[in-house]
Amino acid sequence: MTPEWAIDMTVVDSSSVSHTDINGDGVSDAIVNGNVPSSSGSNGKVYALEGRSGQVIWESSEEINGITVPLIRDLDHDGIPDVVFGGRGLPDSNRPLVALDGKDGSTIWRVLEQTPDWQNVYTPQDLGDVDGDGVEDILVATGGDHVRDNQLQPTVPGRVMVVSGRSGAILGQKPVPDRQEIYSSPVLLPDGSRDALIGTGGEVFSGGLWRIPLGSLLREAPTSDDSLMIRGNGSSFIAPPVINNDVDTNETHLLALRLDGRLFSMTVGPRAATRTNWSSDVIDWIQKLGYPGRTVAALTVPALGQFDDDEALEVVVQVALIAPAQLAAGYYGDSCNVVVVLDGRTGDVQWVLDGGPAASSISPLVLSRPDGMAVLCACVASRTDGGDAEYALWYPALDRVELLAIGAQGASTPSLVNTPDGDVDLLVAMSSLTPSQSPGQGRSKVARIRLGKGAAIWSGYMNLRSDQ
Ligand SMILES: [Ca+2]
Ligand SMILES: [Ca+2]
Ligand SMILES: [Ca+2]
Ligand SMILES: [Ca+2]
Repeated sequence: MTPEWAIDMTVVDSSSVSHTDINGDGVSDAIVNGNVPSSSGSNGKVYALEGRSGQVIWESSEEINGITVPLIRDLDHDGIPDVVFGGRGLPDSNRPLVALDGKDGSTIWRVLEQTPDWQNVYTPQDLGDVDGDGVEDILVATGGDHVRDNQLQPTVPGRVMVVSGRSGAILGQKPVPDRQEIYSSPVLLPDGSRDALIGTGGEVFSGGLWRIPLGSLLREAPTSDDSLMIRGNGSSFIAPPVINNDVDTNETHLLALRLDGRLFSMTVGPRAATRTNWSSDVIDWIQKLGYPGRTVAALTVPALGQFDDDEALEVVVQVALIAPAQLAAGYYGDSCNVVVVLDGRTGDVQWVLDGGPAASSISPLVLSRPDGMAVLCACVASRTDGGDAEYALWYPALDRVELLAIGAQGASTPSLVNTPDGDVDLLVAMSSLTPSQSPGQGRSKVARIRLGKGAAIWSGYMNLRSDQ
């Protein structure tokens, strides 16, 4: 496929592309983290790229090696969306959270050093204005240690922290109850309770999915205790959970994917009313595909979409099949890929795409097309580029796979953009998991590709739609 535009950029592979209309002309612009060839600096910068042309609108002076996607909010209330980006902790940075002015990329604030040090900071969340100064405040999770040997127990527990949206000052913080590491973005329950969900544990150490009332760390009225929603059972939660509000029943549904590939569907209410609907046997099913000696690593965020004729939304899960020793070492360049659609009502496996030897930690997305519902995934073994995964549109109900021929990619989740004329565009920030395809070897680019008629249903990492 011929892109509408493409620019050379070395992308920070732990960050994902997102979009918002930053210059107010009605067209969504790309927000990406990396370096253009002319850029100075050893870490990534943040770029706003003009939606029609890909031209640089601004480049941040701040450097950050971002993780996941930024929070996009108008912090200074000038009508222009601003960008709050979390990134790698030490050795990359001891101040890994910045707020950038959407007008020109200048710095609104950067967090101060902390004791113990900041660790990685994942997708920031809008917590509302908790200190009454008129600016939305921000929830982040920090955890995960790049310096420590993989096999050594974490010495600094992961923390949830509330940060002032006005100044970047810390308004409150607490360690996670199991004092484990964190590689997951926090998710807020949409019921106004200020209860946060956070996954703990990593590739080596077991954790759990926790529900943490934030009132206690903000010294508000007494709240209930932290509670363990799902046990790690030897595994952990790296992919953040997915929340789905049922508008008919006013119930909140939660889908949580454990690293070992088990998917849990829960209905979340006040604590006593929270119940598990089902948990899937996707692991058993995948093992039947016949990849001996490999274990499941579920790192990507599940996507939701309506793929059949019952009301429950189906769940799209993409997993890597990997040798246990490589999982323990955090090396994903040698994996095979499987995408599964599970029935939302029962958790039964409905459709499976076995992509073969294709390394990808890119979350699947969902879009509607004239022919039906499609999964967009980087999930199919490449015939020309060994290692990384080719992008495909998979129509599960039609048993059809269309390769997009835009190049293989291993990391950095893309973003789907609805255009005013009823098309859907794909923004990709090409990045690699495999050493032979490392950035700088000719495939490092950011591109906008027109997919044609359609609409984004699950549009990007955590379905954070920055243009809403
Ligand atoms: Ca624009
Ligand atoms: Ca602003
Ligand atoms: Ca505030
Ligand atoms: Ca359904």
